[in-house]
This record gives sequence, structure tokens and C-alpha cells, in this order.
Amino acid sequence: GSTTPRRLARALSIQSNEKKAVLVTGSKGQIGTELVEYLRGQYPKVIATDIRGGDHYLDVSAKDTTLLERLVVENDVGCVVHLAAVLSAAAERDAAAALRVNNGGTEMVLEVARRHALRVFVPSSIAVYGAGTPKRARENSPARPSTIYGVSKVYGEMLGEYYHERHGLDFRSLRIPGVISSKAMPGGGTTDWAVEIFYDAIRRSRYSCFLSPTTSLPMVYIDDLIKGIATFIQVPRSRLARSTYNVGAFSVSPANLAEAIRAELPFDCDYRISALRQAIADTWPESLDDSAARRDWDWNPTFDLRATTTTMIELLSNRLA
Ligand code: AKB
Repeated sequence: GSTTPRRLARALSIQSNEKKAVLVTGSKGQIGTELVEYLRGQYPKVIATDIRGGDHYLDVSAKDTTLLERLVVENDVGCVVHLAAVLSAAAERDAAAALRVNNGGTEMVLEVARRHALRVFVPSSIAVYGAGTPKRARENSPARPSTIYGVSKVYGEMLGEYYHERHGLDFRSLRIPGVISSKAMPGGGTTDWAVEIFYDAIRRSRYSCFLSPTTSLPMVYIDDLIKGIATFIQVPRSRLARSTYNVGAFSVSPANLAEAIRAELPFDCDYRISALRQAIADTWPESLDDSAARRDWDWNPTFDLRATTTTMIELLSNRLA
């Protein structure tokens, strides 16, 4: 029949999770800093956790399920946004730490979410792609990463989808490109150059880029991403045809971005290529086919390269002045 206990449990948990509190891990990171602020305008309560402070200290790699469960129960949490992770270049330098944080953290969050019927959002990344992925990646393109970070992101997606199928957990994930933002720095990623370049352009009128001038990667401006995540975690499950979607916006190489900055400010860019980060970037796709997200839940980024560049320069010039 169609009303199996699992389907019923899923329907009930989906209904009852609307507008309860949201718990965010990694809330002090590049995405968390701005997402928490935005969600505070939308939910009665947002519990911001991080290893670096926030409302509550939480080291996801310690797998302290008792602490996470206490926060969930005491605050009537309905949804966990699990952002805490070690990014690609840092993960390559310390694979054991990346596995502890990325795999261990996701394991703990999914298990607590199963016990308390929570909705879970875990960001995935363009890093899931690798050998055999076409330049423009679709969700069902081969996802065979060659980095430990990519491996951990594939694992997170697959573990979440397993919990969805096996336990009816409302697991949702987005394959996110490089994120350009002004409030918090990324750390240890391969797309960090696309943020650093703006700080250096404003402070010193020059930047030394660690990727080659022609390495083109998909990017998204933070405002589009934040609105997209907020929409995606609220959309009725019945509108989703899958658990994991690509979200893209525009693609840019260091040479393109340097030129866009130069149209606004005096600016010089040179290249001191990091062998590690270049090797990682070379395995990632140039752009993401995000037509499924546009169709199913209205993903609709509005910032292109020019709008991102002028907004970043305006925000940072005011802040760093
Ligand atoms: C990184 O560069 O590691 C991240 C990502 C693309 O997932 N920004």
C-alpha cells in the first residue's frame, strides 16, 4: 500500500518541522556567518554552534551525540544545517582530520536527526566531481573525486540519501560552487582566491593568485546562496525530485575576475601558482547544470560576475576604509 509506516513517519516529520528552531553547525564559517543572520529573520530561534564559539561550542569531530541531542531537545529544533567541514586544500594537507570532521560530523548529525525526526541540510560541493565529469556537470555526471574533501562530500551525500531511503529522514543537499562573500573569510579552500582578490585589490591594488589565469570555476555570490539555502530547506519535500541538487551562477577565471576588478579600480594581478590547489582545481568542472534546481524549487541566482564585483568592492571599500 502507499501509506507504509516509513512514508507516514516522513510525512509527519516534514509537517512538524516547519518553523521550529534551526540548529547550525560551523556557524562562524564563510556561509554560516551570513546564513545565521538571514535565518534569524525567518525562524523563531536559530542555535548557532561552532568550534570557534557562537552560541554554543560544538566540535562535530568529537561526535558528542549527547551534547547535540541536548541542544536539539532543549530548543525544540526541527532542522539542522550542518556546515562544519574542513575545505579542500586543508583536507589534502591533513586527510585524517578531514575524515574526522567531515565524515564523523555528518555521521553524528544524521544519527541524531534520525532519532529526533529532524530535517537535515548538508552542503555538498563541486568537489564531488572529478575524472570523467564533463566541463558542464549535471547531477548524474560521474562523481568520482580525486581529493579527500571530494570523497568526504560524496560520502555525506550518499549517507544522507541512505538515511532518507532507509529511515525516511528528510535529508537535503546542494552541490555548491566557490562562494564569493565579504563578511567572513573562507579558509583552506581552492576557490578562496575569488574572495582574497577583493581584499588585496582594495588594500594594496594588487594580488598574487595561487591558480593559473585561465582556470575557470563555477562561483556564486553569497546573497544568492543564502536565499537559495533558506528556500531549499523550507520547500515542501513533495516538490523535490531528488535529495541533492547542483546550484550554479556564473563561471570565472582569475584573469576574468582581475579584468572585472580593473574596470572599477587600479589593479594588478600576478600568478604564484600553488601546485596543490592548481591540481585540485584542474579536476573540478567549469560550470554546473542547475536546471533541476531552477525547475523544482525556483533556484534563481541574480548576481553575475559584474554585479558580484561591484557589490564586493562597494561593501569592502566601506568596511576597510
Ligand atoms: C573549496 O574550495 O574547498 C570549497 C568548495 C568549492 O567546496 N570552497
